Amino acid sequence: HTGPQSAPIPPFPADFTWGVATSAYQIEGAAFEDGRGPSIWDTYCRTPGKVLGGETGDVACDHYHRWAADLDLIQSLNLNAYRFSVAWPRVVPQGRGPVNKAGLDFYDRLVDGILARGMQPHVTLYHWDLPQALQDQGGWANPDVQHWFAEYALTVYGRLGDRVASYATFNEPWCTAELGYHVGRHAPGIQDLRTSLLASYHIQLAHGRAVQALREQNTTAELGTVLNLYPVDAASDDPEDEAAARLADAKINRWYLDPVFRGVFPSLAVEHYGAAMPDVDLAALAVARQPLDFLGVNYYFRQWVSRDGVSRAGPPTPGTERTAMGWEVYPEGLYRLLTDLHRDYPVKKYYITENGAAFDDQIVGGEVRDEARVRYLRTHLSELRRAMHAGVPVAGYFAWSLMDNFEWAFGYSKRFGIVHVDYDTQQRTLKDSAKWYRDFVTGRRAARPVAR
Ligand code: GBH
Repeated sequence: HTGPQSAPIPPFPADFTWGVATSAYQIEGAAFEDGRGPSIWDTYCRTPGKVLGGETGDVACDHYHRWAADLDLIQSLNLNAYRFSVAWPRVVPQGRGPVNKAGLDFYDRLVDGILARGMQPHVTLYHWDLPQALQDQGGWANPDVQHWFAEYALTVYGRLGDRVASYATFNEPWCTAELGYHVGRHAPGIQDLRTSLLASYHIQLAHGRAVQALREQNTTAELGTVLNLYPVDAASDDPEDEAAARLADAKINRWYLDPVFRGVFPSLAVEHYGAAMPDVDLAALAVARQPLDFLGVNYYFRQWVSRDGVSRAGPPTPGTERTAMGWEVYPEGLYRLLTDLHRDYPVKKYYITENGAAFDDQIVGGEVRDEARVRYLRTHLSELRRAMHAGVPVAGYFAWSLMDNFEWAFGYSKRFGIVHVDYDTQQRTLKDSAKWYRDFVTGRRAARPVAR
């Protein structure tokens, strides 16, 4: 740990990527406009009891209509990058077959708008909104999905091309497989372990096939994927808790890292699943291992594991700060995660593609005094810089999120934005954290040292 005596850590590099992130279903709205087909989230939100308050992404932040002003807002924060996702059902309404020109037009305008403002677009191809028509054919549990996805990736690339500097195939495949197909807290709401393992397998194949297909286009854009990763801690030094922590690490982190970087599933988890493992061709998993230009890391909290299960809240230690989601605020986890990751899976380039927190923000006299979020950003950026100083090649950071938005099963009740959204008027208001981030990024460009 960097003590008071150690040499100061230099500021972030001048060419560092500074951005904010969003995803299509969480912000766009316009769910039934311009030929967009239904997605599994449209269906899930309409299933009683699934989303808090029965809320939907039908309108969300109305970004589909307000995109230009939203890009102005990002530019006003002095950022040089914007990470967003493309909605598959907007581009290919039935998931495969006819392409919807109006859908591609939207992303075409968006990419040009980002470039025109001196920023770089970072595109995620899949952030959870599968076309419902594909779910009707089994979704990620259908082996054909690998080809449907590769085809869709080519369609997006065919229009946006190398104007997009950076493409990620998937956002957090663990969430799709585990939350969507095992615990059922995300769309499509299936609760079956075997189906979930099958879905995770097909996502790996789809990732590999899409990267292959894009490479065949001789793209100059960088290609990668985005994973939700966690430091995993045993709740005690009891060997049973420690064994449970190793298993949880294999099921949550390495189940997604090993296929992409080694072409295999971690044997500890495969053995644990035993009879629940679907009948899959593990040799075919080799296609998931494609040379990648970057790994996107989404970091939110650590996992505390005991023999009784996994928790994101941690032991009730006095003084531990928690977010409105109940998550432990643990900035050091970002340092630990990155240094451990780079030791085990040395990648040439990482982005922090998401990091942020929900708090109970209040607008008072037109101001949002979210000092907890300011503290969150400041401490996490400090730990990030420390990991870079220790040798981890991180090229950029994207705060989650640009603005308050549809937080999945929690509806609009949880606010992750650095910009406040009034959902009655769609008015955007910079929170103190947005101003802090802007000033930090601007100051960094003037090469001021990072405060710790
Ligand atoms: C990210 O997921 C997502 O990429 C992003 O879309 C999301 O808005 C952001 O985090 C903030 O959550 O308690 O079982 O209902 C991070 C992983 C996914 C963790 C959803 C919490 C709630 C699952 N998260 N999850 S549950």
